[in-house]
Amino acid sequence: PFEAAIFDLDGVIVDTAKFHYKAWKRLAGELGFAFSERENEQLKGVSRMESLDLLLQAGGITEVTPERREALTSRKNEWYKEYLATLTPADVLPGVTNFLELLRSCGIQTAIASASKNAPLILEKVNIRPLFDVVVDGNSIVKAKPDPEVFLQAARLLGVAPAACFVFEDAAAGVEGAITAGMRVVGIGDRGLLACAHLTITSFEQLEPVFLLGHIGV
Ligand code: B16
Ligand code: MG
Repeated sequence: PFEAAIFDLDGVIVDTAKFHYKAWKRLAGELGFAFSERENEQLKGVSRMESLDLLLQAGGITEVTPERREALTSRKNEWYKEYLATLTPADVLPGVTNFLELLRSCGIQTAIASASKNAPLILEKVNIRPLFDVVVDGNSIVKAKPDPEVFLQAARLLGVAPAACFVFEDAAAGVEGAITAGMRVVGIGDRGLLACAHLTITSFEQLEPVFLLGHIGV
């Protein structure tokens, strides 16, 4: 039986994935190249520095000093935080709050497992922190997704075995990490991009929560 639900943050609880893309695209523009939404897909779920490396690779830019990489990521993060400043509780994705409340009323524990160092700020802005028992984010992990660390740490803090957890993820790297952690995974988004997930939905509104709970076997 399932005892815990672990949620990615960006792109699952709040649509901050679009802000990440906007900021990376802006940085690419300053560096003189275009950056498509398709190319951005591989940045989802991975750490800030690894995202920069993928961006520079896409733009054919090589041999960047560590200082320059630091400067570029902090520039991107400043823009990203400007976009975050506009977040309100209305930006929680459709169906999310209901689903979390339903899980908690069934005695299922809930956690956030995010690669983002901005996770505490985002959770506070949209006022959803009280619906999670545990938060693990980019400030407390060493290895980014697709490494399973963030999911395993969430399970450990909840006191639940990985096999008793299911994970909600919008990024291929996150789906991979959760599977490596030995958890069941529900992909949020494009089935083609999240082919390894056990089940894919496009939104929490798409399925009746009761149906979803039945499907994943709670
Ligand atoms: P930050 P998630 C991830 O969050 C994002 O998907 C990814 O695009 C981002 O690079 C990463 O967090 C680091 O975020 O720059 O805010 O520390 O999807 O794991 O919740
Ligand atoms: Mg995500």
